[in-house]
Amino acid sequence: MFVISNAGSMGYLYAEEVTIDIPFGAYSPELNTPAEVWYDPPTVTVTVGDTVTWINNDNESHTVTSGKSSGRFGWMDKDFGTPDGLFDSDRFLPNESWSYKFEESGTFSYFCTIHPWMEGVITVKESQIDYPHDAFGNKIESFPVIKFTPDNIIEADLTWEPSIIKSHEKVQFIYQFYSRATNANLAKMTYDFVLIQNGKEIYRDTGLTQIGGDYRNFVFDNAGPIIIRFEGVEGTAGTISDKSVTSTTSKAARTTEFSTIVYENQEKMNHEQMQIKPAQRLDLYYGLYPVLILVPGILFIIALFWMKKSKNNPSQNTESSTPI
Ligand SMILES: [Cu+2]
Repeated sequence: MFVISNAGSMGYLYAEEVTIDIPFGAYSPELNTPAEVWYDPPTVTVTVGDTVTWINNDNESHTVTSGKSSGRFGWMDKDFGTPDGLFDSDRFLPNESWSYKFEESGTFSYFCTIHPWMEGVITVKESQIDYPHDAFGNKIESFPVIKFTPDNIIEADLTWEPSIIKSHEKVQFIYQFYSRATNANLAKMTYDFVLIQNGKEIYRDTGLTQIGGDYRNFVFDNAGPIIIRFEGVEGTAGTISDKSVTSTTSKAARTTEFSTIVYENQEKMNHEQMQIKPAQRLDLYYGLYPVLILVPGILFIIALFWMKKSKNNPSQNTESSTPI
């Protein structure tokens, strides 16, 4: 798990109340009572800062005690469970409830010391920051994020949508390159689009900017900090005022990077494969543009002429359709 250093001072933005029912019949290890589980639901995932409340809907007292249960029939061998001391409700009566706030991430098993077969598990995940930020937790005030190449020649603007990235969920990276000197949008330029996660390169693609920018769709398998890097951004002749720089600069001088964090998706554990590159290229669209405009236009003009012609000579129609 990764930790964002300043997350603690911000409080817990997603704190929620979660309820677990102790159903009628939980006192029996046989499951031949109306209870099908002893804590319902038996496994629960919450976020750091969430409060979990157990409600005793049984007609006997119970406890919620962290540690290891005896297992369903362990009590027959005189195993009554092993508390680990992290939390303990002590005995609470029917219709009473007990709450506990989870302040740390981890997986916590618990059981009832009176009925040691009763067991449940709480998984506590790291809390999330609810605004866009870089991998160091610095807030991103507005998109696009703007960076310059070390040689100061090119400005790279990057936006990602959604602004808080989760695993197994599509994110779109949208970017534009500009000449710093002329502010011109830089089209038809090569660059490498690289994604690095948890220090490992997970994606690389050589791109060619379309009308000064492009986009990539991506779905992350895992949570963790990421770097979005543009390597070797080259200017085409004419678009950058100082052409000599282009030929002499090293790749590093034309590399710039951005960072953020991918969070664990609480709802999805996997995803379908998806297309990373844009499905339809803009230059293809512009190439088809004349065809898309011209063909219907010409057809329309032909139709107009034909209509006009048939209007001016109404006799022609009657002539052809009426036998003499
Ligand atoms: Cu109990």
